[in-house]
Amino acid sequence: MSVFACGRFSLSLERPLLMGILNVTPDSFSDGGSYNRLDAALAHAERLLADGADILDIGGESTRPGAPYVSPEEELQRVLPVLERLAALQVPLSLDTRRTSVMRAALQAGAVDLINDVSALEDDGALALVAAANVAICLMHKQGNPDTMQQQPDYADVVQEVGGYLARRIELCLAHGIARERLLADPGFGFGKTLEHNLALLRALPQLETMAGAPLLVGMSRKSMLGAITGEAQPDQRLGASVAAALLAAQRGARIIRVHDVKATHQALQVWQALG
Ligand code: 9MG
Repeated sequence: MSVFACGRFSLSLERPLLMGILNVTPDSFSDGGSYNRLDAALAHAERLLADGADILDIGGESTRPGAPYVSPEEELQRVLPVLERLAALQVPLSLDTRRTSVMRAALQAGAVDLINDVSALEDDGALALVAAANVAICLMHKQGNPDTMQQQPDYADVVQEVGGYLARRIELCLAHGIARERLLADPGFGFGKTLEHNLALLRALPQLETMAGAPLLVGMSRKSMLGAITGEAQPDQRLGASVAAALLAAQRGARIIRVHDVKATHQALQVWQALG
């Protein structure tokens, strides 16, 4: 049985876990000032947990193409109060950030179990910082930067390139003394990938886990790849597609699935698991 050392928690990966997305950006909780925003974020966190989330992923910077720039100070101001208030809940808390300074401040506050980094610890000092802390790390692949990554994604062999990159980042973490039990790998659906690239990666999840040498976390919830398949332009109208994608990923061995719609995804996984 595979065990994941997630900061204060030791989690079994025998069944897929759900990571509930808690975006603390102005467009997520837009009603009024920062007190209301904090309250709304906490209420949403409680909803995600009641719906079946195993981990909460808190992020203050959107990485979707075209998202406005957010300074590291602003990003920290958004996430830190939420992390501090949630720390009392005894639930694994993930911090979605690619910035060393944000990681450092949140780690100092002692309110983080997992760093979810779409840049796979490539920011200066991030690797050493995480190695010295008692936290887990999710290393994600992306091609290019969020602003431009969807303009012309290009791979000779997307599975080999993504798997090879993840394997190298995992090896680097191990060489820096991060125990394998603390590591997750993520192919980065939609981060510098066409629909065909994303589908090839979804088909190849079992192979990618073997190549990376770490359990896989995946996120396809509401993404434009699902819009391309269904023709549905509005992300929040992609529930059926998101649940289907999560289920297919679970069937292909994904250990942690990052989703907005926890309740519906949880129910779908329950039906699948009932089959034994
Ligand atoms: C922050 N974020 C947005 N999409 C993501 C994905 O697919 N994986 C991970 N780990 N983080 C993501």
